[in-house]
Amino acid sequence: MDPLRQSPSPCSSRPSSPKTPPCEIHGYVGIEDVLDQLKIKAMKMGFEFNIMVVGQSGLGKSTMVSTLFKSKVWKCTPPGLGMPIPQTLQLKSVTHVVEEKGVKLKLTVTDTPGFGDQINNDKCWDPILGYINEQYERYLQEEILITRQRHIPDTRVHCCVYFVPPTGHCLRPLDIELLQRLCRTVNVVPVIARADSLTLEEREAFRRRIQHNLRTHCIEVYPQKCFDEDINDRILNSKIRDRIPFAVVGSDQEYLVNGRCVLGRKTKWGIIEVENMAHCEFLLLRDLLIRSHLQDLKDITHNVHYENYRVCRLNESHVLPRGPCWVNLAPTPPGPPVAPGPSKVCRQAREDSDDEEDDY
Ligand SMILES: Nc1nc2c(ncn2[C@@H]2O[C@H](COP(=O)(O)OP(=O)(O)O)[C@@H](O)[C@H]2O)c(=O)[nH]1
Ligand SMILES: [Mg+2]
Repeated sequence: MDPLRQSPSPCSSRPSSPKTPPCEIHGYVGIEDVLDQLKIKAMKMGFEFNIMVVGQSGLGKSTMVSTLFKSKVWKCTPPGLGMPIPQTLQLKSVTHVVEEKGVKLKLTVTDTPGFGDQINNDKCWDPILGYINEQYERYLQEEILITRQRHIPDTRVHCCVYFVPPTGHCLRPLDIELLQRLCRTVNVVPVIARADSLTLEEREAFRRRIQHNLRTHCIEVYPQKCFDEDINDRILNSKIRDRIPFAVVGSDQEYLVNGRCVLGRKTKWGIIEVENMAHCEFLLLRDLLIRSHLQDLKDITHNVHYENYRVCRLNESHVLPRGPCWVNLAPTPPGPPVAPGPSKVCRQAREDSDDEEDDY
């Protein structure tokens, strides 16, 4: 970024008009410094990221929340996470601000009580979908205010980690029902829970069967193929799609292995290390959520899922024909609006219009 760096100016080849002085721009203008400006702004603002864990009771959801917070990237224990994990009885969010190299991340993980534990599981997904839509509604109500906050607090769920029981067979009808609904509302990353109960061959066969089930039931989990923006996205995301659902193991206990302190599960025959790729794929999940796809998960949430919700709500309230300045939303409807599935059109339309709205 040397300001003195010279580059040939396209102006120099043009004939100069007699009135204007000949173009003197020969050198480097510094457009790439915009990236630095964005970085400084983003670092000041910090990032908000919200994850939700969903699945039947006993699959290790609450343990995974602890694992995420205690694993190497964060190494912190938010209040309440240090004690033994009780059974989750209601939706509960844990937030912690994590700082690494000056970058602040406000990470919220929402734990849900096991669903499908009853004899009659009719509508057992309502509280989960209700919570997700409630966060969209909150955001919408803030967004439509004439005098609105410069930065709207974002509690929308950016990613839902869905725990599949390690049966080794295939997805259960209940999993399919819920996944179909969830994928229309939120980004979903399925994982094989308690993967230490399966052999490596069983994990692989189970993964393939789940992938087949997802395809035959048209369940589009994250990263959705239709949102790959270029060949690089397609190459990276294809590799991820091939490994999803990740076979994960969770633990909030630390053990000493070869002089290193590791998060793991102690068994009679050894320690299963959570952050060891030879033992399980927790690292793939964490890298997808934080390292490689955090911003994309947020973008798809905003440009596709939230946009679908917003359009449905505005249509319901019959406000669209009155023009973009007129908003008069009815109070929250009792049920979630029936949003269409992910739509590339929506995402692009939103991207064209929201540049000045997004704070980061
Ligand atoms: N074998 C095994 N047990 C696990 C794993 N994760 C959690 N557990 C155990 O499963 C039990 C239920 O875990 P919990 O996190 O409360 O499950 P939740 O009901 O889904 O929140 C606890 O005894 C955990 O120690 C795992 O990956 N493998
Ligand atoms: Mg729990």
